[in-house]
Amino acid sequence: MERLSIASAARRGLVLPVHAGRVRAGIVHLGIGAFARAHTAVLTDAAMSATGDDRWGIVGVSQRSATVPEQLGPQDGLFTVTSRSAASTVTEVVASVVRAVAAQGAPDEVAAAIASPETRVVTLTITEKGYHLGGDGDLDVASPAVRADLAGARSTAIGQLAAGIAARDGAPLTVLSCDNLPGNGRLLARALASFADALGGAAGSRLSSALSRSIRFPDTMVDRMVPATTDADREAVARRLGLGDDAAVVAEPYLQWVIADDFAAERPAWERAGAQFVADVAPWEGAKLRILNASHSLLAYLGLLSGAVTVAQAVAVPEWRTAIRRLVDDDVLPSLELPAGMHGDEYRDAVIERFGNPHLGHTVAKVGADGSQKIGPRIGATIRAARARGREPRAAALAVAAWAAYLRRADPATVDDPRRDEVTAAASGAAPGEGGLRVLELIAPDLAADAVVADLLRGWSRVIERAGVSGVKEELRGQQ
Ligand code: CS2
Repeated sequence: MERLSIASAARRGLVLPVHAGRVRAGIVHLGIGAFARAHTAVLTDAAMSATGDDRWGIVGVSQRSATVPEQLGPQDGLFTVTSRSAASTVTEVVASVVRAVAAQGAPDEVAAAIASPETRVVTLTITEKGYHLGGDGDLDVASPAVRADLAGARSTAIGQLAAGIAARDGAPLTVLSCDNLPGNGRLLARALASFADALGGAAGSRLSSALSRSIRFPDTMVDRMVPATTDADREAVARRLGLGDDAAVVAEPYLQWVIADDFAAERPAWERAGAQFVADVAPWEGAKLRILNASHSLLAYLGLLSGAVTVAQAVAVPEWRTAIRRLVDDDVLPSLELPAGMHGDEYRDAVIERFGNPHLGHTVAKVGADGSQKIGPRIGATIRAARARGREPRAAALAVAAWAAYLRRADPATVDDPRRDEVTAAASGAAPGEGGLRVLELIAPDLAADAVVADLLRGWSRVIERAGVSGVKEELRGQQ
């Protein structure tokens, strides 16, 4: 079938954004996967449409494979985003990507794009593991990938940014982390500062001074559920458009972006596309991570244990909704500072409703991937805050125990996690009732040393080992 492109769209009378084919590059995006295409690229496209300012095209960099550049190349960078819910299915063409590059084959091109004077903003969606942080939240300079980058490989986003910033010669730049990490901008700034320190010498001091003089790292909170695109999704889009789109993405209709208003230079008018600029993102990201993402992870592991394939199937189980309510109401809300005007119970119910979207096809396997990177930021902070108040975070402990039980049962080859060998060995080698504790020791030893937390984990691990998911359901029914 003929592919989507500027010429084929024109022949078919498809409506494209007015700037299609004439945007100039102003942004470099590291990690041009499905999430970036359904979020950052959409809002940038809408901002250019609203203002007519077409200097904000995106140079997309894919980190691990050349698939996305190969998909977008023959399509003039065009792709579709299909928003799906029970109420509607809407497909729109996005024209904000100028070109896409595979980092692994072209490190010089990536550094040159970041260094270009036209680039005023770099955005990142590289997932939690892309930051290569150690247990203390700082860059793990001993990890093989970071060591290779310190020797010049530029294989990680951190190494790519360091090379690009060093070549900018002091021109101001804003770097926006759009990943689900608390204080994502500050974490990234610290990781790069540590990279500069580890680099040492004249190059290290040049990078350090560029970082402190001319680069800003605002925190951001991003929100849109984006499943992996399937062949069936691509076929449905092709039927609707009459053109093939290999780079098609599917998402829920909901879309939110909250950004700290702290830019080094010009930026797109993202507020014209619905983004919110605030002085402090912390309450927004706290609510998002500790309510939405934490519930998502809890539900994913309960779903994986009970044979669900999608998040919507898992959230249809009444006891799993009880687990989410207990987590949010008992463990999270008492210690969470919400953004002004947000009500915790309304936010919780809206999240549960979004999880139930029957047409999204978001899989529990995808949400459950990378547990070693996600459980700490999502659940660890809640356990810590609850313990500081002398409370017993029961439902938060269930999330950890369910993760361990899943790891214990799964074929290790199917576990998708950068620390797969360690976490699967810890969970499956544990004595009876100890699985939850052993995996928590790996990611948050301070929490695992707390006797109350250890008891809660042992309690849940024993219930799961003795009575499986029906035992967990029975416990939760008692807590409704
Ligand atoms: C999910 C997130 O896969 C996951 O871990 O919890 O990707 C979630 O869908 C997004 O953060 C929603 O904004």
